[in-house]
Amino acid sequence: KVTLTIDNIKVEVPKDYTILEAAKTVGIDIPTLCYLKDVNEVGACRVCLVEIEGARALQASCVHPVAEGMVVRTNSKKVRDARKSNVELILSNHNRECLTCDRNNKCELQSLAEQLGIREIPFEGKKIEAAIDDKSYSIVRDPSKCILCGRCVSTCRNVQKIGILDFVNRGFDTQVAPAFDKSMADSPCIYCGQCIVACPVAALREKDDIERVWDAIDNKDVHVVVQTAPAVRAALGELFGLPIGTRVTGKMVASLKRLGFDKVYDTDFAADLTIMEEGHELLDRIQNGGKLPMITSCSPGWIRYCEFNYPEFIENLSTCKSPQQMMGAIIKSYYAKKNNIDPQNIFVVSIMPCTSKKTEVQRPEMHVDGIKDVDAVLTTRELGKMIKQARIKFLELEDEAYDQDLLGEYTGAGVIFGVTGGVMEAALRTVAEVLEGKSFDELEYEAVRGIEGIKEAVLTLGGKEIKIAVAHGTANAKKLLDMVKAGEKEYHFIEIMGCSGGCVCGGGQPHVDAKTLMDIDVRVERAKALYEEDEMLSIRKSHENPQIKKLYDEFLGKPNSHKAHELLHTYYTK
Ligand code: HC1
Ligand code: SF4
Repeated sequence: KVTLTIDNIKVEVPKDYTILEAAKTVGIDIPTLCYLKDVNEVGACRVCLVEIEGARALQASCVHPVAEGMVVRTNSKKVRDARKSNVELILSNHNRECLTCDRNNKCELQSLAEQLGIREIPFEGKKIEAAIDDKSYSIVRDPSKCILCGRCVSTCRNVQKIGILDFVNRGFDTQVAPAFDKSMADSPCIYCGQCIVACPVAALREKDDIERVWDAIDNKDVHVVVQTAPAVRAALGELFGLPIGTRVTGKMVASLKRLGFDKVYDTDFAADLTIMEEGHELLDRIQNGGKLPMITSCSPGWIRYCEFNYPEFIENLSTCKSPQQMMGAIIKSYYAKKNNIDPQNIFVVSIMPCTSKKTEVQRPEMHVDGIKDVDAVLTTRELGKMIKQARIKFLELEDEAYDQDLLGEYTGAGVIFGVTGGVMEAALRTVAEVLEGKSFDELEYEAVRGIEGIKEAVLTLGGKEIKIAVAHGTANAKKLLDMVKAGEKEYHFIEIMGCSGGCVCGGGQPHVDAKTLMDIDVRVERAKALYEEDEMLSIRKSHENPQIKKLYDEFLGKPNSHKAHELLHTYYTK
């Protein structure tokens, strides 16, 4: 431990602390911009400057270590003036069209300008004129908004271990872009959107599909069905000021009904269906010598990662489409038939915590008989915007229930899909009962819960050892797959999610500012919301979902039947 003085307050902290961290322990708030805890600690933006007694220059507190007896001032005139001119410099060549900006009121640079009392920019810098890159279905990159903080670069390179984005060109022409300034659509980007979540401004954002959805709702000839992914309920409330981890299932459903969707369903129903298909696929592979380990296929970011980086594992992927796609395929077949609606006139909208889902729906194999499974994908953030555009008072809404007919019931197993380990746990709840031929009361598989990067377990089921592993975030996926490839590890079943924490921290979820991230682990808080809903539900195993049973009885036959393959399974490309 060392003792130092910050703004006349004695502070005792471990000796590996930075000044920024030390100040925080006594409630002293030093502003930051490029800093992102454990991800981007580079001291580049010079906003977190402090004055250290005896030092000649001001120092960046996010990287400067504490020392015994150090005396620090965080708010002297010298410090305030320096911070202000550094931010003025950033603003001088920033595209300052705040009123029409995607991040208006949610921008870390804008807040900083306000906090530092910046009222005018004393010098006008040259504006960045590079074109907006909006070629992909998922992500838009706007260089005129980029402040070169490097948060996206570090996230993609170090957290995801992908490295699509980097600084290109030199001097004033420096930009953050994929190599050779290519479009993200022409790079091996997996569209996980973790760079969007890391961006403090609006240099990176999702491709906006809101108008297409409004048009569908307004078109009286179109029957518009909406489905909500498991993880959306764990974060949507944040956009309306609720604490991180507040579960808002009922208010979300109420708002969707007010927006004018004809039917409001939960993707969790299709998550249950996925468990039926994927669980039986696993049993079949184990019993009949199929390709093992089988690896989950519901996270489209992970699928792209596998296709680009580990094509040798493509045959290991489950052939199941993701729940989002299964839901669309069932709505446009079974639901259409039962309701006597021409599937051509059905428009399926998904609300997803994910930006990669926008590209998944465009994959050429994600249709049946030329009809797309899903027509539009909105992120959690986009749904929040629609609710605001419609001037719905979200916080005052009474909880409402999903539509109950045909595809309306879901189990706790479906809900936990949205958190790392959840797909595995849901699968085990079903597979264990099939292999053991009896029902279990013990449903919680603690070994696959939590935020450890790679989780493993060995279970004995039906007299057979089943080895499983779970990885979240592509950096952990890489680590796990390299071990499997080297023959160091052997498994029957692996769950991989493209984002750290699973879908609850997908690239389409609400932004959380860097300051809040110093205090809480968003992955943990949002996961709690889903485990809470799982515990509340009376049915917690996918195979006990009565409407799933009915769907098989009336329409699909058995899991992995010919019909199920036609609608619910797919293939991948190398
Ligand atoms: Fe997910 Fe999934 S859980 S991929 O993480 O399998 O996006 O939430 O919808 O499809 O169900 C995302 C979440 C989501 C699918 C399901
Ligand atoms: Fe990297 Fe993911 Fe952003 Fe693509 S979407 S640049 S893979 S962080």
